[in-house]
Amino acid sequence: MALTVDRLSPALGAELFGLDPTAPITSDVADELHSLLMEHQVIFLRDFDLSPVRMVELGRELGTLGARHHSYVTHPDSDDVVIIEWKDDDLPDAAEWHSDMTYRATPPFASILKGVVIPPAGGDTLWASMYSVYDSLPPGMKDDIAELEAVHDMGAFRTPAYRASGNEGVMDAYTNAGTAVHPMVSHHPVTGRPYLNVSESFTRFIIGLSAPEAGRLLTELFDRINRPEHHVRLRWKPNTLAIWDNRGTQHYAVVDYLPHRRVMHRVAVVEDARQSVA
Ligand SMILES: O=C(O)CCC(=O)C(=O)O
Repeated sequence: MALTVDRLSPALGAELFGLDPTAPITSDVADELHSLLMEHQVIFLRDFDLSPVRMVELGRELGTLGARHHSYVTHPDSDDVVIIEWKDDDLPDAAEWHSDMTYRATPPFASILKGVVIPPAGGDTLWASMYSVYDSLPPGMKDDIAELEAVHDMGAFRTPAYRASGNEGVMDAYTNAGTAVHPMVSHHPVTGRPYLNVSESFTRFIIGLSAPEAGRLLTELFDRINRPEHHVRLRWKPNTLAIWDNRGTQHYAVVDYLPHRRVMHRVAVVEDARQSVA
């Protein structure tokens, strides 16, 4: 397979050329995609019209599926594909830096996202390299957070639950989504590199600190994630496919396109099939 790779920013992100979207997705193809994912953290393929069933095939070559989302609807052709659709006066929920589902003890390893209906302008997605953010921290701050652990929960997903069913709805949603504690500095299981593992969407508290101390430290770290030198930005077209490694990246879906409609299909891969052999 002769793939050409165009690196899009020093921090992360690459566009791939030369992969045929109609060809079978073999384990050799998945090996190569995995290796590029480990190197670039997020990879993009243009004009890559995979049906929901083929997206699932690709996901299964990369690992095991199963982390279905607690809020999004699923595609009629496959329960493993969620449909993310916003329009009119909806309140899209991903215009916040986050790594997917870190309120679970084992968040998905990767996500595959396809642009289906793209607004005439806007609706871009940005990714941040959390390796790059961690590397940029002053040494004293690295020492301060080295042993700290933080609590992650479902954040603003409470809003639709509350609006639909009040306090009980929030309690049910919270129980379904779960909550988890992760080290603030995690190590990537394949590359071994340290990355900052807190997000403005889902990190609520730091174990052992008071609420004001935790708030101050988290605000400073979130501010650093926001700096553009850690980012790559994708302008979607229909049939653009993005695959990202959820360990060591965060993403932010810009909401500047309403009332236009934006529709995406997403598959979450829970376990990395190549992690143990890397
Ligand atoms: O719609 C997007 O661009 C990203 C959606 C998102 O945040 C996600 O899939 O986790």
